[in-house]
Parts: sequence; structure tokens; C-alpha cells
Amino acid sequence: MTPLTGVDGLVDDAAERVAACMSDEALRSAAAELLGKRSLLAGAHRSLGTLEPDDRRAAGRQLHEARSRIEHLVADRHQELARRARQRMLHDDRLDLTEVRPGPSRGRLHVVQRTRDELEDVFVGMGFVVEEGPEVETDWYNFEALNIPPAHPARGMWDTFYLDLGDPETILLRTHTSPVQIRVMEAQPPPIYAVMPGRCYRRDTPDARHIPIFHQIEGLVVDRHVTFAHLAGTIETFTTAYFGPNIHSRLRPAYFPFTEPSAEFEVTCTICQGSGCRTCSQTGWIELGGCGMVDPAVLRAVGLDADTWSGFAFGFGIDRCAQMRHQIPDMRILLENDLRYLRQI
Ligand code: FA5
Repeated sequence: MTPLTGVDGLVDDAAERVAACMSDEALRSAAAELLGKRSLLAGAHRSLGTLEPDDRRAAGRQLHEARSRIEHLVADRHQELARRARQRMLHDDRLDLTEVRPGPSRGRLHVVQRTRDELEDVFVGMGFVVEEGPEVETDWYNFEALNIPPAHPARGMWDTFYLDLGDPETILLRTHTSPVQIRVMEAQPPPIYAVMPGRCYRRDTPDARHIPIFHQIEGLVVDRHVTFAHLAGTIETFTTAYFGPNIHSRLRPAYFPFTEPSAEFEVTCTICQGSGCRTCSQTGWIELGGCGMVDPAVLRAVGLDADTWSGFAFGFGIDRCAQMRHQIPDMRILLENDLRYLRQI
């Protein structure tokens, strides 16, 4: 067998062998077997010396061609394997946003916070500014400056959490937002048109309409010639703006040490629209809060001349508003934070 016979077969075998290589490593060892020192090709090259000079030249050219074809086969296969590897990498690394599985649902504000924001919006729209005060208060701001001296029987209206700080029963968790009235009057001269929302604390036994941690929004107007009619008009304007045109307000005589005269204000029951139901004890009305003309003793406590200035104040429950607006039968649910319920309101 001369070196010329079988050279084509050598290239065909090499093509099959190279095509079967699935990795760079397999290709490298195939290339060594096909082109290396111990390859058939190298053996054929070595035997060229046994041929006649003319045959040797022709056979040499043939072997050279065969080697170069096999080298091309290997180089092409190498490129093909690199292309496939890149494609595999692109596939594995791709980020298809449509495939991202939804995580936990987006958060939302608690219904009490939303109610507070909505109430602030209504009052800002009526020309009030929003003020805030501390939740930890002194006895002076929460009671005394509001015309409730120590041992005054009206203190029983607010069952108080005291803190173990300073002299006994001097530092407390505010029981209402009314102390912010005092802070606002101390901080700025009249005229004052402010609302003061915030958290309050009372040792109240929880029930369907009471929780120990709740929220109020306080309102305070101090100006010249302010009358009870301004108070009633403000309450009615707020009621229809917040609850809608079919819901109205009414005032009933009440007692608060810091307002004189004082009233409780009630709004049409939103559950029965005023026709009477179990929630409103068949009256058609629901109590939202208290209000009245600022007592001259309170104006004097902050150094204002009660002959020049007059004002009105009101304070009502934000949680109670949320309860009415969303027809929540039991207020305690607002503290339980059961997402299955909160997501519905
Ligand atoms: C007061 O707290 C007075 N400071 C209101 C006031 C302000 C009167 C300014 C005059 C001038 P009262 O204790 O009635 O008043 O509470 C007012 C409202 O707060 C109640 O009508 C109710 O809506 C809400 N509230 C009171 N206690 C709770 C409670 N434990 N849980 C939920 N809401 C409450």
C-alpha cells in the first residue's frame, strides 16, 4: 500500500471523528490522535522516504493537503463548539422579566392612616394647618392647662396610663389630643386655625367601639369674634365633605372642663343613613366627638386676653371615623392587623 492509497479515507475518518467531539477536551485529544507524532498521517509521512522521488513529491503534496484539511476540520469544530457554548451561556443567563414569579403583594397604608390623611386633606381644604404634639405628656398639658386641676372629678372621664418618671403621676401617655391645643397657643399668636391629629391612650376596656390605643384629631380656632355658629358651621361643612352630602351633623349639650358651652357632635349613622339600626341604637345618629367654645380659663392659662380673643375647639376619633366610613362592626379588628381583613377595607 503506497501512502497515496487510503489518504482520502483518512480524511473521511477524521471528519467523522471530529464531528463526534462534543467538548474542547475531546477535540484536543482527537486532534492529537489525527495530527500528532503517532498519527497515521505522521506514519505515512515517515514512509515517504521509501518512495521514488516523483511519487514522493506527489504523495508529499497529497499528505500535506490531507493534513491541512484535517486541521481545518478541527478549527471549524472548535469554532462550532465555542458558538454552542456561548449560546448555552446566553440561554442560562437570560433574564426574562415575564417569568419572574410575583413575590409578596405590595404593601398599603393601614385604614386608620388613610383615614387620618383624608381628614387632614378635608381640613387643609377648609383653610386649617396641621400641627402635632408629643404622645408622652406632662400632667400640666394633658389636664391642668385644660382647666382640670388635680383631684377635679372630670379626671375620671379619662382613665390614664402614668409613666414611672419624675414625681408620681406627673408624666403620662396623653389621653386625648387636647394638650396640643395648649402647645399650639403657646407657640404662636392668634389667629389660629389648626388641626392636630395623633395617637392617644386610655385604660379603656376594649369593646366594639373602644380600644386602649386609638387616634383623635383635634381642631382649634382662636380669632376675634368667633361664635358658636362658626363651630356648628365648621362641623357641618366637615361632615358633608368627608362623609358625603347625605350625612349631616348635630350638636347635643355636653360637658368638657376646657370648653364652655360644650357639646357632643353626632353624625347621621352611615350604616342605616339615619333611619335607625342596631349600631346607632335606633337613633339614626352616631357620636363622633366633643366640641365647644374655648373656656376663657384656658386662654388665660396660655397668657391670652380672653376679652380680645375667643375660639372654638373640637376633638373626635379617627378610628371611629374609619369605623363609620367603612362600616366596621368591631373596632378591635383595627389593632389585630389581620391582613385578610385589612386588605378588604
Ligand atoms: C375628648 O377626648 C375631648 N378631648 C374632645 C374635645 C376636644 C372636647 C375639644 C371639646 C373640645 P371624648 O373623651 O369624648 O372627648 O373623646 C372624643 C372621641 O374620641 C370619642 O367620641 C371617640 O370618637 C374617640 N374615643 C374616645 N375614647 C376612645 C377609645 N377608647 N377608642 C376609640 N375611640 C375613642
